[in-house]
Amino acid sequence: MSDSAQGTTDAVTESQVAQYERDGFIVVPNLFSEQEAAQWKEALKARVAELNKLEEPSGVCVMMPEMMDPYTSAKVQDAKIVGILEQLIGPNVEFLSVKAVFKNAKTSFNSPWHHDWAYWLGSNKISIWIALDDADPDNGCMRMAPGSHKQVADMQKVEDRTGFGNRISEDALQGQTIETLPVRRGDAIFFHDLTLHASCPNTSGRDRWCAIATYRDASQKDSSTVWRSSIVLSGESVNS
Ligand SMILES: O=C(O)CCC(=O)C(=O)O
Repeated sequence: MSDSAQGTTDAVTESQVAQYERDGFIVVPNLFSEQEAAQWKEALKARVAELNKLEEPSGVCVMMPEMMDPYTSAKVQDAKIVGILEQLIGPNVEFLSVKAVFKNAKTSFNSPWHHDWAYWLGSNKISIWIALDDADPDNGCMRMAPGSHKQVADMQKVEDRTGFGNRISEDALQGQTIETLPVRRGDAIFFHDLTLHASCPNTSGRDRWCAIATYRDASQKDSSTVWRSSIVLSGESVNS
């Protein structure tokens, strides 16, 4: 792994690429500096407020490309992200959308176990969960089930205030290894859309903001109807 002048990461090692293929996720420390993460949180929070979503009970605000503030737009297209995605999914990289997920004293529930593919179907995607606050088991850090992306886990539909309508039961995780992933602000978790994941509840009263940006391999035809716009970041897209 090499580090840029700002002390941030601009490539992953071959063993991290193999780990992504094996586990369906990797943690990349220092993708962005603490200062960049702090600045991103302020910009994202301001845009979430403009969109009247700060009081959203789910704590989730999805932004299509045209809805992003300029700082978020620059960050999701950052060359470091594109370079790592080229290593993980190949030379054709297309950005689809980003969401702010915010847990705090009011929005304290955990995100239930699920995979993201159930929400969009079509070709497989990759998302990056970027910590905009330090995250630990007390304020809602992520949990991942390594290797779960090798099959499509059945999901149940439920209606509740969390906005996470698709989930698997905790029983379905019996026997599955679970990793709990404390991270520092600026760290990132790259994960496959079939990887089962959840977050811990935020019992701390502290903020836990993240940005989750989603991309696809633009060389694969995608039958998903979720996205009407996208940004091709490298190579060419067969979808736009
Ligand atoms: O940040 C979180 O609490 C989990 C978010 C999540 O799992 C998702 O948006 O798919």
